[in-house]
Amino acid sequence: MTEPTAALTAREPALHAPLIARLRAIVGHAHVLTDPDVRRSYEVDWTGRFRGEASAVVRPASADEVVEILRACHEVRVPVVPQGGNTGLVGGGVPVGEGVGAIVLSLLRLDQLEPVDQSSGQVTVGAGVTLAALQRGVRAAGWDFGVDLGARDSATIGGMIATNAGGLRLLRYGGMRQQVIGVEAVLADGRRMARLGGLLKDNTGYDLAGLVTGSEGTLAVVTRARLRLVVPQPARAVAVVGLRDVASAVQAIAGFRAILPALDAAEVFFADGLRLVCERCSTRMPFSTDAQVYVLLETADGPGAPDPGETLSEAIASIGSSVVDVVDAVVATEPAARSELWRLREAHTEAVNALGAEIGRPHKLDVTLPAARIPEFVERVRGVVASIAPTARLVLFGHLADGNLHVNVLGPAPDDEEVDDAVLRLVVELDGSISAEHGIGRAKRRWLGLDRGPVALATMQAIRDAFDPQGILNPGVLLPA
Ligand code: 2HG
Ligand code: ZN
Repeated sequence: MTEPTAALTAREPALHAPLIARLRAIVGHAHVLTDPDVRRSYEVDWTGRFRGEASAVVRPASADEVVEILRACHEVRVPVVPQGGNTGLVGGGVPVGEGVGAIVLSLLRLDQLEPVDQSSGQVTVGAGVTLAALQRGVRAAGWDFGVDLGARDSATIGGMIATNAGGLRLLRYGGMRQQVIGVEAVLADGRRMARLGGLLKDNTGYDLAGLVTGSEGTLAVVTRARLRLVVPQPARAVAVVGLRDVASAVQAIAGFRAILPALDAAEVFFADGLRLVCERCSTRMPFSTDAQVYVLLETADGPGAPDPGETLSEAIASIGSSVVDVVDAVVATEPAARSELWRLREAHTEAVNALGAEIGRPHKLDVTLPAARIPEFVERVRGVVASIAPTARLVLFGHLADGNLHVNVLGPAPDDEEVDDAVLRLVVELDGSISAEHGIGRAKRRWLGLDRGPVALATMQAIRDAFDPQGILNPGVLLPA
């Protein structure tokens, strides 16, 4: 990366004064936050593991203001850390490391949700619209959005595009890259590019929206996006199925996919994680027996479909008689009962954070493995963590149908990366990916080369340099030093 040669730092406040004055003129005094107490929540990530210091937090209300802000920062080479709902888990949206002293560019005020375009089934939204607000808006208009995730109330569409978020329904609809039809984005020097016309077929050169998606704020700042919507599937059923081991879970998922075309989610968690959730999040254990592994399934069908609860129960019985031993199963169709089952899975993140506040902030290693290697990975990762950090707690859960496991390690100090290194090396050895859906951020950039190899890495660096030659956008994120 081209290092910002004359980047200002937090320790040079006098040099910042003219820039701060200019930013105040752009967005108004109230939207340039310099008071350390007011800045604090923008300077630490959701897990508490990544904590830094910004020169100021700037909160524009329009793309025009983003253009002006970037122009101003670019002229004096001050780094900019774009931030949405600050729900990221890899330190990619907070001013840490090379980001210390940066301007945090909070995009939360770009929260305009335009009316749904009924003829195309698409919508244009501001980067600061939360996923929950998008879901409410499009559902009221008779549509749904293909990506869903636990942090829906705070996560913003801009942040989800920047990280190419995957979530709970990737199995059916794909991740963010598959929903983004076009973006409006501002380059590091303040130039803007936009393609929001909603053309589904558009082979006019490089897919710049696709490139910006997943670029973690290092190529451009997304200010608006044109999104594909999906037809709602209101006939839903959720099951949690207890199984003996991970190999059975992987086999069961393959079986369910073959017989349940309406399968929308297939998640996994383990007995120790479930116990932690029940202790920390006042949820109750849904089973009398103790299985080792739990698979959560959701089916979603159109209004005229046969009874979804019965269809799902029959599928579980069929897999139980022909593929694997089912230890226990519970099926729900009523919304409250479905949410209660989902809570067992979704509350893992919250439960891990609560424990982390006591025994050490979690190291979050969100990885993907080929389906066939998952049982071996689960067995070996427990050994790897235990051999390096015998007192650490390991909590595993994830999106099994996507091969995506969330490896949470609690205990090692925030900057002790020995366990991270061993786990990520194991992932690469088993032909997996070191980041499934959270991105690389600051947490994993050291290992990007190990995963992608030198040619891909050099190509990424060249792309980065083409978009942002001075390297002011999110320095220290994604690409290794
Ligand atoms: C989830 O799937 C999120 O719940 C968070 O991706 C994962 O907390 C985590 O490790
Ligand atoms: Zn996840």
